Amino acid sequence: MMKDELLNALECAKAQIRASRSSAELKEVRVKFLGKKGVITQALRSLGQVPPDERPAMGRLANDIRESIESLVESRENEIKKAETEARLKREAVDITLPGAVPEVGRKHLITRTFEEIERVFSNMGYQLAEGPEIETDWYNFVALNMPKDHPARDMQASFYVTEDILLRTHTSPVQIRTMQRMAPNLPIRIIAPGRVYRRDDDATHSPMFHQVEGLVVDRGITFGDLKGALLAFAREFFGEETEIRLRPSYFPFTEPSAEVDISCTMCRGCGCRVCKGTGWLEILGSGMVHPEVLRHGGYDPEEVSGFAFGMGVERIAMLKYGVDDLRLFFQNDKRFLEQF
Ligand code: 2U9
Repeated sequence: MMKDELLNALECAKAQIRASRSSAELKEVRVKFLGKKGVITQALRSLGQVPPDERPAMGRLANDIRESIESLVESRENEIKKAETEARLKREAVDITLPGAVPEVGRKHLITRTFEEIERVFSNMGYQLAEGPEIETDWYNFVALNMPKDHPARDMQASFYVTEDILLRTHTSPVQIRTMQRMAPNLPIRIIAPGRVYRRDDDATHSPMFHQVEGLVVDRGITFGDLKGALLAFAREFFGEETEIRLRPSYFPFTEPSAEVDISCTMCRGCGCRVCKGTGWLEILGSGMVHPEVLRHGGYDPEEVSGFAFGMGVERIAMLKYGVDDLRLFFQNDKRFLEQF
């Protein structure tokens, strides 16, 4: 009998809806009863075979059952969605017991630290810090420093030229010229000039960009003894009290006389080792008495005043002090290297 079939279908639907555990399962149940070939749909279609006097009641019953199933599916759908949301929230919950993400703390580059240590030593000796442009004129970089037109350093192959007359400074010496011109005729001048410099070199021991600290002292009666005393004080403060220095005659166009300065080897205390190649000495800087022509370019009278100057490569100094064996490590930005200092 159709009525029994319909009521039976309702009971089956109720049980299967309750048993559904996912939207997909529930959809299958819905299709099974209410879909085109579903039990209820078929029943409504075959209403024609029901005796005419029973048809209206049977039609109503079938419709009521369809609506019941529809609303049961809908409420079960809501339950399933709620459960799925709760499960997802539980799965994705923040575990507040996990350790926090610790932000990485940066540090100063070894070159910056070395700059600051050099600056501290000279600043304690009364030197002022001076800075100037990295792009210079040929006059400040070469002419003022007594380097004539045919000097090899002025070869296009040796420096980075912007135009024929403008280049990247090859040393920080132009800063001292500019300072003298600004200060003249006042005395004394006692400055250090730290900064980047550029030369067309690129191999295991030369970088096209490197760092220098140069120093200049100008006053009445400055002697070679003052130069030696200042550099010995620097060497002992920077490398350690037991450090000795040695001066060897040298040549620079901007100083006369000129001297290379060595320190007693920091590794073997002068006994001779691999670092100092058995000599007991390490070259750390160049120096000399400022050439009269250079004083004149700075606006001072070499008959009245004298001065000494020195220059050091910061990479070289840092390598000696911290035992770095390859210049290129400074520029590769490898944290495994940088973190060691
Ligand atoms: C003025 C007058 C004199 C600066 C000096 C040196 C000697 C020197 C080198 C060291 C290693 C350059 O970085 S390096 O390759 N420098 O040997 N520098 S005297 O003399 C000056 C500077 C400015 C007005």
